Amino acid sequence: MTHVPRGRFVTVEGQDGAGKTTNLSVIRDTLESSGIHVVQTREPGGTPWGEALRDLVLNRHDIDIAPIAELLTIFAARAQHIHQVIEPALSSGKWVLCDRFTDATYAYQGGGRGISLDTIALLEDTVQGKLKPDLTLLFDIDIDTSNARARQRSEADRFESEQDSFKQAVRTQYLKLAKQNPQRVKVIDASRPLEQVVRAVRSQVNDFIKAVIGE
Ligand code: Z5A
Repeated sequence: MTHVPRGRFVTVEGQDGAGKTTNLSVIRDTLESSGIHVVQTREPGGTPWGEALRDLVLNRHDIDIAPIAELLTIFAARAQHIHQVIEPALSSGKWVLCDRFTDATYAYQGGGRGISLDTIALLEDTVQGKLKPDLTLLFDIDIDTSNARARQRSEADRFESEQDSFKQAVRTQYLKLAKQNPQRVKVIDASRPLEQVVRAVRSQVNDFIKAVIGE
């Protein structure tokens, strides 16, 4: 039987309105034009069951959801996502491009909600084992610009409705993660005009592809 090299796991992160969705197609096109098969997915969600949990986490403004319940729901969706989508794709040699993953949990549930990072790390180990992203693009933007961009869209979810202090804590935690993991997490200054952001994204993804091919 021929050995299929394991695929790579690429994630995108950042505050709401930072431009992740806009740039996902840029990342995907850059990978595909190098002949890479990409499975694009998102968190929370990525499976029918996970999408049902996503709806509960993002849209139930009528319930005072306990932070720990929110955290466990996100990890429940993630466990199913890994089992049903991420691991099978990586094992069959495809690359996975995921709109948010566990860095978002550290940023939103850790930084934003104030849950202990040790608790998150324990769940991360339990649910993911050794699985971690190979490359993360962090779209960083100041809160005023992110709010202005987010206002261009439809109804706010439970996180977009939070105070600026919550959003600032999310940003701070994301930047801490980037500092702690400089090899994996590449910060993109997303406050710049879109053409410049797109150029920076293409350059980071192409560098990563070259590094993988050269391995
Ligand atoms: N969440 C969590 O709490 N814990 C977890 O573990 C996980 C997630 C995994 C859903 O995320 C929520 O789940 C998220 C955290 C929580 N909540 N929030 N907030 P999501 O990714 O689905 O939702 P989002 O963050 O709100 O993403 P979004 O709405 O798709 O925003 P975006 O992708 O970052 O931005 P965009 O849609 O690409 O751009 C916004 C607007 O700005 C749009 O009109 C663009 O045309 C414009 N734009 C983009 N880039 C530029 C530039 N460079 N210049 C000018 N205008 C621009």
